Amino acid sequence: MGFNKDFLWGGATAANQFEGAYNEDGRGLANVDIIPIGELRRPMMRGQINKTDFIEGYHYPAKEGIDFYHRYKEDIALIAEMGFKAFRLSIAWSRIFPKGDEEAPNEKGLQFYEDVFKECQKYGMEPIVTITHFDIPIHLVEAYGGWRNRKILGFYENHARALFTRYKGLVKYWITFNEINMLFDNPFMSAGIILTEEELEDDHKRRETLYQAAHHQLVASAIAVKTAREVDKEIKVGAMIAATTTYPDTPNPDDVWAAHLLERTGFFLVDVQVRGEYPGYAKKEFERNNFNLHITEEDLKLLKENTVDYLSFSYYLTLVKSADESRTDAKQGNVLTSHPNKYLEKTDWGWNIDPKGFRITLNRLYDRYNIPLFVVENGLGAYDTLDENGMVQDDYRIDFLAKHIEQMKLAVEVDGVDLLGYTTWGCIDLVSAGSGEMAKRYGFIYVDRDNDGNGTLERKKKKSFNWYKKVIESNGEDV
Ligand code: BGP
Repeated sequence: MGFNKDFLWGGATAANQFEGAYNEDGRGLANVDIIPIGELRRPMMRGQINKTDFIEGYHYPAKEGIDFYHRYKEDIALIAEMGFKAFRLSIAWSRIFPKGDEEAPNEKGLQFYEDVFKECQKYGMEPIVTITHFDIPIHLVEAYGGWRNRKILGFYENHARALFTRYKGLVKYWITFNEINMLFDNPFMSAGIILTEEELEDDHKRRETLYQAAHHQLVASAIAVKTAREVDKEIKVGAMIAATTTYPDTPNPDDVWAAHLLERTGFFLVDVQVRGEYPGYAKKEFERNNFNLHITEEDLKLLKENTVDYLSFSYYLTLVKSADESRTDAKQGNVLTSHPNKYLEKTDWGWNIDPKGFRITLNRLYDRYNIPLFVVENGLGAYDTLDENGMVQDDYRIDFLAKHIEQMKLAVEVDGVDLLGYTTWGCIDLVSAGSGEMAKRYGFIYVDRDNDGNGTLERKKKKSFNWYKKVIESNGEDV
């Protein structure tokens, strides 16, 4: 009973949020490097600012991250001490192909990740590797327009092939795109797209561009699956979404339908990655809107023949939707909106806390797709302070995670959901994707760094460190 003995307990990170060393060893500049902290952040994530360089007077936290690039041995030793079976991280595309369109990869970039993966291997830790976690070389943005351009498919294919080949035997689990469904909300961050004047003014035009970019990512994902199978039969390639479970505001069927429609927009891309074809509702949407999309027969064949092996997802919160358009939604999460849910408490950042929603989400995803699932992000972003002994007493984090793990256990034990593993987000404090802040912390390990980039970068174990160690040791029995 309980979790399988091979259950992959661990933690998750992303290159641009923790590596730093943004211009070392030949690494090229990437879209995420130039998104500052402050009022320009959101418009830039959305592709509303036509700027592809650093702007004076702003702080760019991703440039330094938490310096994992130089401290990876210390960090991996710390997470190994917690007993991690898995460590999720991403490859910075511009370390491997600094401009993106070169023919040959950058050896120093390849070597860095090889060293990291070997370090993981030393501790018997499985790396779970995201090929693109909100990043694209800036040259591909400037010269090609990011994922709006079909040529990116070939560059992504070269990149994926270089990775699968070099890390054969070192990495088994790959993820093609982080939170692929976020592309519609954050086109610059997710796809390197800067919106044109016309796209900013004309919603139809903007949606057409984003559907085309999404199609390119879907085909790229299928090509990655195909390439992986050619290189190494042992590799498992997964899709990844931000789960957006949505409750109706009332049992009124109009609200139920509104909630269904909203939730479905979150599933749309993964429907293609898992089932191998565009769902009926998407085809109808394209037809109805007369979108001029370039989708070839060859593309459809690739999608059909190269579906993913597993579905990974992030779970932070749930949403509420009403059919009454006159009621305005409040912000929920980084880019989502929701009606209030009076039954739920909120985090310091106003995100709904919903452990039971986690069980519901695991069930909905498994019912819909019937392939193994992998929770690759879940956690509490909170303000942590050091006490007089220099410790972080993060009982609130322990409480949050314990309640979620209990629900996850029910989903596995009682509901029969096939779950590969669970990696908590930001297992070591890192830069927030949404706000760019360091003050929003998720980790079991505290990092001495503030929003302005001050601090010694010293690592300290929080109270939750030993707690999570115990959870892993007992395979989820002792929470
Ligand atoms: C997800 C991203 C992560 C991560 C997380 C938490 O959307 O995949 O990169 O950052 O959200 O969000 P935030 O950092 O804004 O709290």
